[in-house]
Amino acid sequence: MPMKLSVVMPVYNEEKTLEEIVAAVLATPYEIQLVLVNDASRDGTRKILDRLALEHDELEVYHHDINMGKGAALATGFKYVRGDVVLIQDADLEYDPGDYPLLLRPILEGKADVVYGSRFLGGAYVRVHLFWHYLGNRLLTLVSNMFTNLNLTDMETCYKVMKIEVAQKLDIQSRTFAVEPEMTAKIAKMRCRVFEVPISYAGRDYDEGKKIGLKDAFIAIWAIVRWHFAG
Ligand SMILES: Nc1nc2c(ncn2[C@@H]2O[C@H](COP(=O)(O)OP(=O)(O)O)[C@@H](O)[C@H]2O)c(=O)[nH]1
Ligand SMILES: [Mg+2]
Repeated sequence: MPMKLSVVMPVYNEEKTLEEIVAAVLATPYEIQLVLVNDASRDGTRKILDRLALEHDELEVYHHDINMGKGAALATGFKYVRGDVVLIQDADLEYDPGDYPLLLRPILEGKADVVYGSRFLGGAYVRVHLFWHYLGNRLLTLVSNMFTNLNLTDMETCYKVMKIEVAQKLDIQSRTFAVEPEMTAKIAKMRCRVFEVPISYAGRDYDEGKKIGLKDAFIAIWAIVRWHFAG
């Protein structure tokens, strides 16, 4: 039986990139369920999403009434996934859906339960990182690894791919970007077979719409500790 892929896309004020990223996801060679969660965007996102949902049967669109953060958007999206494999896709164009075959391979070959796409393993291309952003990423990954005893190179990556059974057990609680360490801690506790693959990355600068900042780093550290000790 062919694999069905559920893509969960959290969307907050992404009117500039939304159509292009949706088209890129739908162009991948898989049977797709694309679950889009609009996190109460204040730009034209809602209108674009409602139109796209009419144009493409693969799309399911859900709207939050108030803005709650990426974690909350993922929690909503995860309620509706029905595929064999679940993949998280941000709505900007930093990550390339052309990497799906690479990301899915360890799962399709039966070796992995979870695959992380790493921006630090030498993908086909990677935009030079902002130095402090890079350092923050490495530091958060290091601290997360100390608690999970996994040796990831990119804990914060958007590209997290997992079998449906793993997705259904995750029970995401974090509303903010703390969702990345939360998922990682839970995946480690489930003793999943975790793989990494190199991916391409065309990072945005802050004036291009990047939103994550220093505050999120502190929230992430707290989340690493909290989800390590959570029962
Ligand atoms: N920043 C932010 N992103 C959100 C929120 N809700 C959903 N998202 C989506 O989460 C994804 C990651 O956000 P982004 O700002 O690109 O994070 P970054 O690339 O790590 O700086 C994007 O698809 C956003 O549209 C929110 O409240 N704030
Ligand atoms: Mg982004």
